[in-house]
Amino acid sequence: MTKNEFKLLTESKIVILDGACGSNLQKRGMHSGICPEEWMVNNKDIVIELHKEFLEAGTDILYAPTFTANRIKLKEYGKEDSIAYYNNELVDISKKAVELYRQNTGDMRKIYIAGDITMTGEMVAPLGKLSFEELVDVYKEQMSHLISAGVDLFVIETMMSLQECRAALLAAHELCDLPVMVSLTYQENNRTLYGTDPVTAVTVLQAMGACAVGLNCSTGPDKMHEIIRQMKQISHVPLIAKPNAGVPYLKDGQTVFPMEPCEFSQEMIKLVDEGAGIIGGCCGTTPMHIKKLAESVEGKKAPQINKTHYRALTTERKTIPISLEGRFMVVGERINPTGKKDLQESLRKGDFSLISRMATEQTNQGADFLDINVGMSGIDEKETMLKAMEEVMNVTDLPLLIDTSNPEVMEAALRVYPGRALINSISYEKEKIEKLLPLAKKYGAMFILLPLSDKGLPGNFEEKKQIIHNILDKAFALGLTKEDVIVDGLVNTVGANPNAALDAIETIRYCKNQLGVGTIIGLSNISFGLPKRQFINSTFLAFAIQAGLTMAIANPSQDLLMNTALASDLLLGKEGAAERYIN
Ligand code: HCS
Repeated sequence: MTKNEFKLLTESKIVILDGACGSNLQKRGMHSGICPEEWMVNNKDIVIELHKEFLEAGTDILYAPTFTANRIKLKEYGKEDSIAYYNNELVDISKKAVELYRQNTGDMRKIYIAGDITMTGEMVAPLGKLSFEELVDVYKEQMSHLISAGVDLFVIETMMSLQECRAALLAAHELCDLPVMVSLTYQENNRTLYGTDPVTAVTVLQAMGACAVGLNCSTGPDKMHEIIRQMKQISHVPLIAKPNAGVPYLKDGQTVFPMEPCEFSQEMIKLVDEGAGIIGGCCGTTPMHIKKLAESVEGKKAPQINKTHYRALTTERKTIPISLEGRFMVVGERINPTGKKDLQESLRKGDFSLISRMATEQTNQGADFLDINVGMSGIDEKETMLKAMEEVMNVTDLPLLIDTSNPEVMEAALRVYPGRALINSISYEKEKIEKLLPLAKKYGAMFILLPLSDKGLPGNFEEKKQIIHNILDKAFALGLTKEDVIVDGLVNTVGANPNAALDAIETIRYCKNQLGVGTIIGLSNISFGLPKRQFINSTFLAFAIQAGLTMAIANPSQDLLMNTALASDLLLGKEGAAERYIN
């Protein structure tokens, strides 16, 4: 199945998934304590029969029962060396069920088989011992067997960790071009066990190229409304809802799922009305639940998909939206060794305490994002960048800008960053365009567009505009959108060029009003070489905010700047600005 076929399918109808695998097989004889893959291979007829029942009920995408057939899970039963065998056999079971269903019914509608992937049970670093790359490899191993076995797409489901979703999604994308759906499990507080909220999960995963995102297992459909509503607001991909048949309870030592097929399907219709377009059932749901579900949405149109993309940066657990009309934002600039002897010295010694302190201080001073730059001589930049990120993420929950001109360092950083980062920066220089733009796409990052080229700085506004358009054209060709871009206004020093401020302001206006992209400036350049710099900086900042500037990279310890920003938002009547100014 191609990604385009997947898109057409989800646009053409409400897509019906299957119901529970595990809980139904348990009712049909699979007991706990045994390796489920082994049981299924030894009881193929039972699994085929269950799959046929789902197909009869109306399933369009059948999940192959490969849920826990990864090396780490199989190892619990000493079966890790049979990973190829199990994945092949289990996909064959699903294929056989489709074949028999077609033979019995003559129904030749399209049915797709998804290779089913889930968590390994081992926590990934820094929480656990498994490194991110080891986890990617575990997923790649299982996925490559599933590809050879002939699955049409992948589903990564019952995920509690966003970072593990990222690892699995990257693994799939590095192996093949098949569509990938990602589905997380939420607790009753609307967060995953690892603390990720629905908006953050969707923001990160759709930017990385997941074809559909959503939730499964968790609770019953009646408890999923808020999550689907939140996801719908910001998603530009279809949403999956595959709940349990209610919240289970124990009765006489048996797990009971309370929701009957009728009630289940009635609740599911509400989720469809709220935006879920790919629906099925998880634990406790039977073929009858799926039959009722398929009947109840028959003829219903697929929910509309948002055309605009969501502009936001995230950590693993928090999203900071960026709005062109919204409040002005500050990127803390201090984690940068240029001109800072003390930071240079400590980094050379491998001491990250100063970086941690800078991160904490800037967070407390009101920065919205933090820039991390460790470019200097005498260190291994990649190693230092990764360590610095880890230390910073330990002390702050602000999203990060990865600030390096080295594409290898950029990739290493984006790979492990567990959310949606901002690349600082991509100019119209051959290497940057060829290496960094594809990284923005692959890792779902936003990027700062720096309007300079191999020929150097643009001579005037027209040249600057041309470079901006050249970079945007390349970005759009890769599938990035205007919501992924923040243009650097490229501020010169007014001491050398009297038009420096006006030129930057013209760029900001043009980007916001004509192109609909965000803008950033490195504020302090404007006053370079002049006395009483803070007055020039703050006055320029007020002008720039009035022209529509989205954010500035600055030192948040400077009260004058931070207060000018707050006052500017207040005077421009921005939403919530009065409260922010007073507080
Ligand atoms: N597809 C799996 C998910 C369990 S949470 C199953 O057993 O239905």
